[in-house]
Amino acid sequence: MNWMADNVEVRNDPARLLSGCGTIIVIAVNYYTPQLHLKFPDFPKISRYAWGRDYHKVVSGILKKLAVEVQDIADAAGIGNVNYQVAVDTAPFRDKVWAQKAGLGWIGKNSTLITRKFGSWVFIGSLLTNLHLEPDSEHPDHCGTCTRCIDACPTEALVGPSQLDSRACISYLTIEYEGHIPDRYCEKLSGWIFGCDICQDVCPWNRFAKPTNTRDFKPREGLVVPDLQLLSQMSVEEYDSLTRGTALRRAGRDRLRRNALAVMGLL
Ligand code: B12
Ligand code: SF4
Ligand code: SF4
Repeated sequence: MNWMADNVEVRNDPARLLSGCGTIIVIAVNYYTPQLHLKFPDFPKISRYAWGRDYHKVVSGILKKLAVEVQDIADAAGIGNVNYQVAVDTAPFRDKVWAQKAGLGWIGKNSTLITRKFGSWVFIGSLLTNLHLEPDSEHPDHCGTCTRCIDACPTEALVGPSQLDSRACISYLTIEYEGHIPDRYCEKLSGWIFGCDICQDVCPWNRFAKPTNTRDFKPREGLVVPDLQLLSQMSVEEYDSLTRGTALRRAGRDRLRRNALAVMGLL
């Protein structure tokens, strides 16, 4: 993820992303759907965040509509033109940090933003604006003495509370990592072909998850129970029809095929 080292100054200072930035309006969009991964060990699995339409597109759309509403309110208040910039993992910007500062939840020991209402099955989107609004208060941390996520991670990627060693994380290895997945991790993939939900599945706050009302997140066919054989040898056309419009495109055909082979123990 060399791109993380690019534009660090912008990532640390939203005023470099939107000149005159005075307020960041942050939203958390619930993507939970009631389907469950099959419980057999090592059964092929795709992370639930990638089952439906690509969240970058969905959340950007919601934020653009929000920007229109904000402008209407500003017009009614005689404030004038609102400058804005949308960020949904689409800009050098720290989504979780600002979501926490905006009072939406807290960054849990599993390193995800957890909300009291929906657990951690939320995407984060931000609208940077030149407005100067009164901020909501920050949310207290509710992890307490729990360490379930740290204990459950099969690759020991959570090296401390909220500290993730991405190099060991199955999500990184199956989505971002190029080349041969190191043997020591291949044997611990636990069936994950794209992403990994283990440290969220075990989180007690996710007992409060509620089905999303965003229809775009409804799972596409073939993604909740993936066909490992197909994935391991899919043609360009098969890849195209299986992944069109989803976040699976981030990995690309070669990596998805590699991951399927790794899960089958053939790498
Ligand atoms: C890189 C990245 C990854 C990497 C690293 C993950 C990580 N935990 O950082 C990998 C590929 C492993 C990954 C995996 C996943 N990701 Co990801 N990822 C990102 C991305 C692009 C950047 C995150 C980042 O900067 N990490 C680096 C660390 C150092 O920063 P940080 O944790 O955000 O913040 C720390 C420091 O900044 C510091 N800090 C605290 N306060 C402040 C204040 C200031 C001013 C500063 C400078 C610093 C600072 O402490 C913070 C906490 O440790 C974000 C989108 C974005 N642009 O933010 C999505 C994002 C974090 N990912 C997301 C998702 C959904 C996932 C997965 C759940 C997908 C999956 N199921 O496989 C997993 C979760 C793995 C896990 N346990 O964290 C969502 C998380 C939603 C949520 N509820 O939290 C995000 C927010 C995308 C989005 N817009 O919705 N991801
Ligand atoms: S996503 Fe999976 S591999 Fe990564 S920290 Fe969570 S449990 Fe560990
Ligand atoms: S599993 Fe426990 S420690 Fe981990 S994020 Fe959830 S509440 Fe916090």
